[in-house]
Amino acid sequence: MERTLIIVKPDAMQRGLAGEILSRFERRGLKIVGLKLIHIDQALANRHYGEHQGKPFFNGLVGFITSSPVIVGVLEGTNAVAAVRSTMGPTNPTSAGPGTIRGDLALELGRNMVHGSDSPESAEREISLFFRPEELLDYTRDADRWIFE
Ligand code: DAT
Ligand code: MG
Repeated sequence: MERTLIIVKPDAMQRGLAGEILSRFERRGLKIVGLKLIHIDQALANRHYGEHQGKPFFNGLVGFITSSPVIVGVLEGTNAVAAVRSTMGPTNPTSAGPGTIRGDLALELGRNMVHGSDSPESAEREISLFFRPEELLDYTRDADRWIFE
């Protein structure tokens, strides 16, 4: 089992496609173990996108991700990092195939709808930026108390 961080970005929120995006991950078989609606501030955006600091698109990227509330979530499943990335499609939506979130719903590189961690190490780092451990469900521990498994 693996966990990964997703962000439903401002373009998806503004277009009313948050449910569509979460639904695609759920239908893939990934479990939502953490979820919140937040407005990312500049400091958090700088940390989250730290690897891109100094790149020409960095300021635009931070401006975009802080431009409206977003949904951040933690998804769990077998190879969750790779499963989320393949469900999203490649970074540039014009290269993303049909059937992927970016291929079906986006066209612009700077408006590509969704974030997903790019490795298990990034996932661990990013999850800890947005969630405290007690905010995440543990299905293995708690499934017998819930009406689903
Ligand atoms: P991804 O979101 O697929 O992990 P990334 O981590 O390389 O892609 O970049 C983060 C975001 O920055 C990406 O979703 C869109 C934006 N971005 C990346 N490369 C860009 C570029 N050359 N010009 C403008 N925006 C870019
Ligand atoms: Mg990335």
